[in-house]
Amino acid sequence: MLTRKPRPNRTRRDFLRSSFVAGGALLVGFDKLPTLAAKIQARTDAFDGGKHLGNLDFAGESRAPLDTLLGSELDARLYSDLSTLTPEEPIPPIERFYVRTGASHLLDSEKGWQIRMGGLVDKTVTLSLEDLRKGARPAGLHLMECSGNTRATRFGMISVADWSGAPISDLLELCKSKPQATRVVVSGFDTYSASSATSRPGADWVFTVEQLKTSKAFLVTEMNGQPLNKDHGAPVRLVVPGWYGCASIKWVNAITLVDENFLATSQMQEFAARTHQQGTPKLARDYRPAIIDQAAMPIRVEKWLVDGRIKYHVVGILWGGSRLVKALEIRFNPEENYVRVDHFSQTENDPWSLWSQAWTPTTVGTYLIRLRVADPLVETKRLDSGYYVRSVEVTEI
Ligand SMILES: Nc1nc2c(c(=O)[nH]1)N[C@H]1C(S)=C(S)[C@@H](COP(=O)(O)O)O[C@H]1N2
Ligand SMILES: [Mo]
Repeated sequence: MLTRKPRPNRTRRDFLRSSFVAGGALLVGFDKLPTLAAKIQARTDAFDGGKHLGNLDFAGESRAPLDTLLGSELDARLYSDLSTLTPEEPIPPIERFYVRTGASHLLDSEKGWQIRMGGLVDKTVTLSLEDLRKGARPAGLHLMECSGNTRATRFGMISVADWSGAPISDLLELCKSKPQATRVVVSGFDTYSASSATSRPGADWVFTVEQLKTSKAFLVTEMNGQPLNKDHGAPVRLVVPGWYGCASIKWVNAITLVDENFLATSQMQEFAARTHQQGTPKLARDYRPAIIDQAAMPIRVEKWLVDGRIKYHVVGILWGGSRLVKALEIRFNPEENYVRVDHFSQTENDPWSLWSQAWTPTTVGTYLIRLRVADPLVETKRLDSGYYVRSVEVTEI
């Protein structure tokens, strides 16, 4: 069994304080978080003076506990409780960042970890953690979402952290690659003591050199100003901003330059459907980038008593995509029309934006809350398929 020391929940204020105390090295968090909080305002005045009676449960979702590490190795999961996000505390502490696959019991990260850079190169280079640290710099706030983030995982496989790391494009320049080396395989340690019922071992993803550059992918040295922990990929992991988590390889030990004919890895095949590929292509080059399209969902439905009347306040997040969304629309029932979300403004696609909407249902019953982006230029394939619909039971109006 993996043992985890219980750590106290850190509030944003604690985080700011400790960043401050630790001095210059951690100041990313300090200057980023307040601006983010200011940007993602999601309040509505309609509830001023009212009493918050509690939140409705989302119906038809798994009952798995949230913010708790379940299982170990390939079957380890931690589903993050998103319902507690507020404009003041928009970033969960590391303890609550989702986990998909825990560190292997066979992982030995104590002695000098190395990353072999080889393949179609003139000279193989071996990187140490020290080399990485030298190239590390603040990378900012980035969201990660598992492509298998579903109702069964209570949509809790999505989180945000403030990262530091070395851009992988810089590292690639250390080895002279051959002209035909257009793609890069990033591989992680993926041998486990136990076999899994649901996941296949093997963690390698193939990118084009260009994709790693434009996404600003980096090898992580720190998460929220702290050393990366084992379950999140220590001693070193990749983060590919804007891509599904399956491409963000943990326990990275090899970077290999390959050509256009390289085969898709078992990890790419395992996640083909979840990253919206057409079938399961054999060649890596036939995969579309595993980017997260624009998406949105409710994270809590608050029940209020205002001036003697029951009112609801729906709070949600919007994430993914690469264009700013001007208008977000919400529908509470398939029979109703979409209406424009009142409290919403997006200034960045990554990490996420909070939105909120006052809601006064006219009858009791089951509601299916669904979001839509009213902009034909914004790709919303997954959102439009009904993937992020969440349901609540209203028993009092
Ligand atoms: N080596 C390795 N890296 C991996 C995985 C894995 O199973 N093995 N899982 C991937 C998947 S599916 C996701 S969603 C992210 C999860 O990262 P996290 O557990 O730090 O949230 O790691 C990715 N990196
Ligand atoms: Mo994932």
